Amino acid sequence: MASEYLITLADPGQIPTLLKRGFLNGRSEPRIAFVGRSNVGKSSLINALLEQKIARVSAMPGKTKAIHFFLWQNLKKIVADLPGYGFAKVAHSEKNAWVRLLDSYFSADKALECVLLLFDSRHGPTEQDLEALEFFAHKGIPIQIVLTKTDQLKTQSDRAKRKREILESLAPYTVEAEDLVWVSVKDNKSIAVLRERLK
Ligand SMILES: Nc1nc2c(ncn2[C@@H]2O[C@H](COP(=O)(O)OP(=O)(O)OP(=O)(O)O)[C@@H](O)[C@H]2O)c(=O)[nH]1
Ligand SMILES: [Mg+2]
Repeated sequence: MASEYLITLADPGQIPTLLKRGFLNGRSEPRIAFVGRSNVGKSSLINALLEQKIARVSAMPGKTKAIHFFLWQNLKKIVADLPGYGFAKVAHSEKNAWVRLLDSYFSADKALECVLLLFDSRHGPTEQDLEALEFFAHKGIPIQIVLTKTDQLKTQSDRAKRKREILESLAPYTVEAEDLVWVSVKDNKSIAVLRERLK
């Protein structure tokens, strides 16, 4: 059976009816949330993992404005595609709305299994990425860090250099090399590896 779109959470006001006693809209499958800055590749990665064009991908950052939930049929899990953070052109009021929505969601969902934290492999974690890492670590939510768009690192020395820098910046958070998965949706790199880890 195919994976499917379930529901969208656009306003914290929906939470009391949507999330009840660990159920999301009446479903008990554990949740995996995809978190990262705008344009990092969250929706693309969901489509690659689920092998279905189910989440909306766009070259224009800030496409995903609400939390979209999908049923990942093969793994019997629910995937949450979250709006990206750190898009400079977003108005201040919209940023606050983002924080409110995500904070209420993460406090309310009692069946959140894991957060996939996506960093762009070309730049490494930004200040906001590290804030997000701290936020989930503080909440005691298991985190899987994913480096995206590795096809953009063209040479071997480029890749080695990035790897070193990224590991250095993550060392204070006791993150080690084996905690990271380096993916490319374009090359289908490590998509299967990540799928296995999420099982
Ligand atoms: N080269 C390359 N491009 C990618 C990869 N993954 C995603 N992209 C591109 O990056 C852009 C943004 O991808 P999305 O999946 O929409 O990113 P997002 O994180 O969901 O963005 P928001 O919904 O705005 O938060 C699109 O143009 C994708 O085609 C990848 O592995 N390699
Ligand atoms: Mg998206």
